[in-house]
Amino acid sequence: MTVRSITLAGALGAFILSAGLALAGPGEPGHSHRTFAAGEPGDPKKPVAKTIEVTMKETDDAKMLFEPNQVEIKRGEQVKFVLKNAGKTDHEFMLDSIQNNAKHKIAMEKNPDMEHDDPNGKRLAPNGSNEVVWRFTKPGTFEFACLIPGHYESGMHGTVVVK
Ligand SMILES: [Cu+2]
Repeated sequence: MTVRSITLAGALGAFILSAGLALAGPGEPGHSHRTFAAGEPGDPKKPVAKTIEVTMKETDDAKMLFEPNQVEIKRGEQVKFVLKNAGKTDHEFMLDSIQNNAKHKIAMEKNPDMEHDDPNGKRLAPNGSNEVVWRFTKPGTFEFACLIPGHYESGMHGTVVVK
């Protein structure tokens, strides 16, 4: 690599970085969806190792749940989550690190009507369904959570352990 092309690559990197920061608009502190802690968006054209049906619902004793709320994946596997909202209110599925979901939850308390349609997150109306295809490229414990205000506290979170 010549000195000139190194400089160009550096300038380009800085430009991409600042463009990324600029996209986190006002009123959305730290609310960029551009990086993914839990791996990377899957490729729907490639085969999946597992299909996991995840049901979102409210219970008679005022809890809100994901079923199942514990999932185990082998590192490198591509997984399809088939999401179903069996409840009477909107719910969402946000797949991220536990720390990112905690930060994102605070952002959503300020913007409760934020609608997610991201590679790692979907919002579903009652009776709605959707899919998230995800490749778990990193080992660790991740989380799927509903960040609509009050729902996490009512029980709407689950863990994904990637081994
Ligand atoms: Cu919810």
